[in-house]
Amino acid sequence: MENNKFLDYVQAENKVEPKDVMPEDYRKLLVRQISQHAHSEIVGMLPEANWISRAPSLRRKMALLAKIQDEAGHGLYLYAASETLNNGANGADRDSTYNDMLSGKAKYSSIFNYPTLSWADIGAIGWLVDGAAIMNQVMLMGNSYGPYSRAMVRICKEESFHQRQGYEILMTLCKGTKEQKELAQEALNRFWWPALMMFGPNDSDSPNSQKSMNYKVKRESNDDLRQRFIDVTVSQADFLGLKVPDENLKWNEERQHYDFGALPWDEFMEVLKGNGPCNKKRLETKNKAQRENLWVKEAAIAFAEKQNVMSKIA
Ligand code: FAQ
Repeated sequence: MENNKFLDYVQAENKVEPKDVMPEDYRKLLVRQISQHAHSEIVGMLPEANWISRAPSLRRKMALLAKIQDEAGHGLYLYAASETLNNGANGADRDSTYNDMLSGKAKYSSIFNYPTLSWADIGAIGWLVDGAAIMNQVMLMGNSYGPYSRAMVRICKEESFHQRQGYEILMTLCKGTKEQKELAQEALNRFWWPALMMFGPNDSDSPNSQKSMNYKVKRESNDDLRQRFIDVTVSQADFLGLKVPDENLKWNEERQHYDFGALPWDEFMEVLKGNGPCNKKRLETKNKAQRENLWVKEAAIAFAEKQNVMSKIA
């Protein structure tokens, strides 16, 4: 299909399916974004896993375990969606994409390079990180690539549970002792700016946005989504009795939006370069798991091959 015809097709809200003819730059853009998204889900399990053994009650432990397991499921749907774009020559098969994450070549969301220092951080991740993820992913449910958009529908449902789980942790802490409320405030202070940067650079500095919007992969801009997230989250912080750590945050009557302070983009760039607080640790952990659990994969493949041979003999 010619590029212009393809553009007309997606702009008329038609879905593209795996075996359809598609421009190479569309395929490439999707493999990049979907695989980065999959890596984020998988690496994103680590900051929370840090608190499984220290969750304050059995109920909290069960909810946290279920949430982390959901993230693994999201990773699987997304790796599967990315794999449908493999054309044999573009390195979009499962092993290549996964190895790109393990080697540090591929990106995953910057937010997961921050540590979880207290139990309140688990609340802040659910509330802010899953909250930001939902804001972005609701928009992605309408993206033009069928397998990605369908994966997003289920992921968004599960993310809503995650967001509430996190907010409830913070509500409990905020109704608790002075020390518990302080922990909640410190968690908000730590996660506020990194959560805002999850939406990516400002529109004027976003090299992929224009193409992505034309192809209806992204349907709203990084800045618009970030603004919407701030607008809904400030009143949630007020309800908790917490203060958003931004002296410039102010409701703008004319714009009908909050104005907010400058984001720490230098920090964002450092995290993207691999110099965030936990980048090295995250990759070490994933590589160690890959090495130590390789036998499980090998055993499963050997079993499947044996079954295959047996079914041919029978
Ligand atoms: N971190 O031109 P743009 C979750 C990169 S899932 C790292 O604006 P684009 C669930 C970007 O890749 C969270 N890198 O790029 C959960 C590009 O680099 P490249 C993940 C970032 O793609 C919760 C460059 O900067 N969600 O949290 C980031 O048009 C709790 C220029 O940027 C998704 O992945 C960043 N924050 O827009 C799990 C959603 N931002 O590739 C566990 C899908 C930008 O050219 C616990 N992705 N970069 O070398 C998207 O919607 C888009 O990819 C954006 C970036 C909006 C993230």
